[in-house]
Amino acid sequence: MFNNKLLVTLLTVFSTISFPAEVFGFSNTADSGWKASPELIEALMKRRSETNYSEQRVPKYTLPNPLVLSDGTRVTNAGTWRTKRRPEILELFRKYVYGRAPISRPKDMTFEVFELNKKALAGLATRKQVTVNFTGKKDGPKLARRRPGMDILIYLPNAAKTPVPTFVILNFGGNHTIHRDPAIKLSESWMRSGSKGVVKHLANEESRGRSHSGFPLEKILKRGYGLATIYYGDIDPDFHDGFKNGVHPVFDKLIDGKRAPDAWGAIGAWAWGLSRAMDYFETDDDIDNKRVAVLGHSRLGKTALWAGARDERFAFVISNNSGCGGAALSRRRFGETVERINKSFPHWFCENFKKYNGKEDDLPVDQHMLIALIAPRPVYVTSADGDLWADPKGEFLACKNASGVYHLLGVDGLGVKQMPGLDKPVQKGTIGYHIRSGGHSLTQYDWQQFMDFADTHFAAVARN
Ligand code: GTR
Repeated sequence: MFNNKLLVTLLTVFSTISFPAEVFGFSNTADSGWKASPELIEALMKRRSETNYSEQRVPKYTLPNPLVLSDGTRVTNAGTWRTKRRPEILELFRKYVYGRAPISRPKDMTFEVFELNKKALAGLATRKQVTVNFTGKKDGPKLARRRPGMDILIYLPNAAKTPVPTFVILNFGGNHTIHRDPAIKLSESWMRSGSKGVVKHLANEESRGRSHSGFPLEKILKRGYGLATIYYGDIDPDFHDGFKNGVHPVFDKLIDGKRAPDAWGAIGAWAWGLSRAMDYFETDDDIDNKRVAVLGHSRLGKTALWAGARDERFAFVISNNSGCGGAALSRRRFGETVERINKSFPHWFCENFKKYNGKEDDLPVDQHMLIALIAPRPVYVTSADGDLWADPKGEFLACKNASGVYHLLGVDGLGVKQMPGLDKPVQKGTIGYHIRSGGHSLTQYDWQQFMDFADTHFAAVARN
């Protein structure tokens, strides 16, 4: 058996004489920043032999060019991007990946601020809790909760003298899990079992504040930002039930009793819910709706990217460890693949996406084009060193390959060609990126980078 330490030592020596690291299945040469730990690769390959974690086994692939129209014409100016290529790519993602939302803003939707406290968190913030009732009917739609619609929990810093730039993020456990504040309404929605404070799919007091480490609320407020959050299960519970609960049955248009192959999946529904939150922000004078950042972790990072791609009202888009179907290039087939994600989570994407199981090269898009749809708005993508399932290099390469569209629109893209080192954020362009130490999670370190990046880009919005 080859000893790992010896292997690393040998590689270090070889790299000084420019030996190609690819020979050993590593992703980068010595001067190119982050490399996956060989020990981790080995351990993961043992645990999941069907999954590829080796750069050497990444197949050769050609990415579709975001700057060539489907009829082969090159896109050489911003006007053609805006009027032709952007709509074309958006439609491809709707049709083949996330599915089509049958409705945009429902005409009878209502907003009810059911709680308001101007002295929340010992006077630091104003707390608002708002129910968005998608249909305006009190007991109409079966949304798997007692009250129809979704609840937005909002904290805004009292120190602010003007409308507040705000981060909006879907959460996994209910609004009451993001902070111990006893006034946050305990969610009444369906919950996944197996977590602290969830019994028979209902949350209890024990779950209050359970996820606070991913939501450094006081720090966010002290830096002058607002935080708005929504439990994703209010929009659509995250399990495969043939689209019988959540917003799907409320708005779906069936053809001969069946859903269309491009009907929206769960990610499409969650992203749609984020746009309905944006509809509310536009009515709230305390929120600066020109400076709303949409952010999400993991499956909700995929969601944030799709929400930001389809709804240009989001001024800044952040994907944390989003991986396959998020920021990672599908064609690399590294870590989680299209086939694997469609089998494990058949309800996340549209039915058409399943045609590409094992056939990534046939996809008319890849995920760099999802990032390109956000251009010229700022976008920030993160990876984590221990999260090879999400393919950090694939996430970086999607950012790099989206950069051409940013340049065409007159702004910087990613600004670097090689992956940065661990914990060395790249923030000089309009696409930000970092790979941090640690595993698959949303951390205070991540938030700090998002706020630094927002400081730069939101200041520019304020000047315009
Ligand atoms: C995993 C899934 C990933 C990622 C993650 C999450 O099981 O394979 O695509 O989204 O869940 O959302 O936590």
